[in-house]
Amino acid sequence: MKYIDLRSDTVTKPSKQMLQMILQAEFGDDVYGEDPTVNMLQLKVASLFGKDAALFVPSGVMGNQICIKVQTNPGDEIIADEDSHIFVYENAAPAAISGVSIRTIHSKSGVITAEQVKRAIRPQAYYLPKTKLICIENTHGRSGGTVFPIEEIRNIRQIANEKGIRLHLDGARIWNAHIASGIPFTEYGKNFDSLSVCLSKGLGAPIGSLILGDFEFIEKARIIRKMLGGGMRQVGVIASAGLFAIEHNLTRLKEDHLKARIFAEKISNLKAFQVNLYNVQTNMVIADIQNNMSQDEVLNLLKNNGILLTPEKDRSIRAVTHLDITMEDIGIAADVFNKLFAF
Ligand code: TLP
Repeated sequence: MKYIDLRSDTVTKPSKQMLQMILQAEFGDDVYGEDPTVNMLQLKVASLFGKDAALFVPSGVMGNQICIKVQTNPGDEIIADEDSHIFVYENAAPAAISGVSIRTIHSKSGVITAEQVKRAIRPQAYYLPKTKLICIENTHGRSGGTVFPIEEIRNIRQIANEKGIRLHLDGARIWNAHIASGIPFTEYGKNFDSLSVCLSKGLGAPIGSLILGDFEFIEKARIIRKMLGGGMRQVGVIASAGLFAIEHNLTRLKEDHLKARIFAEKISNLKAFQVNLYNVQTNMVIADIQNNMSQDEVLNLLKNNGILLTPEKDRSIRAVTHLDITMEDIGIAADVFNKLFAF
């Protein structure tokens, strides 16, 4: 069966044109810093965000974890929202890799406020952990791809400055946030000490993320990347796909956002689900199950009818639009929902 795969924007496959770009790229050994394609990608993304430097890493998780390790010491504490990818989906890596605890904050649609952050910062005492890093996620996955307001980022930046604490952005989908809000990438670059951005989500590259920061940060990050086994050799093979993705697949994200909105509106009248349309700001739709079916029952029923979604928190399911989903697919998927859940 051919599925309409709405599980994630990570499922996209490289296009023919992207593969052509890979064939034309030049390669070298990146552990020696000699891969010209990787160097080009790192320079391009660093300058896009107005940061000193960037480092190519295999995945978003590795990007986040390197950023945490560079900016903390064992026994420190970091702040993140309780629904963040860093806290929920990264196997407690901050504890395992960096020896830090996470002080979680309850967020509304992924937005932690400067006031909450201020309260979560530990006072100085020899018996308390030191708060070293604040993490923000934009767009916010578990809230359905919501955009973190730039004003609140600036407020949190100010608190971080006052307290001498560093600020990290999990910007796996910062591309979507930029397209939806019009906020320039440099504005994000300016407000964060470290950023992790993914090429393998909406941009449609098969693999790869970059971390960004000042020269000193990136030099330390390179050491941790090697320690974790993330030093790769002729990795221009995948960096070239990343260059292609930024050049060709960035502005088209607005189509994914439109598809998500249309899908959300089409299923929002069904009694079986509740969809918070306000949270449909980018390429995700979260639907809370309102009937007596379990998440698995709903997902299996959809699967048996050719539609793939993922479970989300509590009793909800998630659909993500991406470049391998056409407007026609959206229509079909919505029809399947209407057929199966029209009661
Ligand atoms: N998110 C995946 C799943 O892990 C949930 C998805 O399908 O959305 N930060 C954020 C905000 C992410 O959403 C993800 C992946 C990552 C980091 C990790 O990226 P990868 O998978 O490249 O390690």
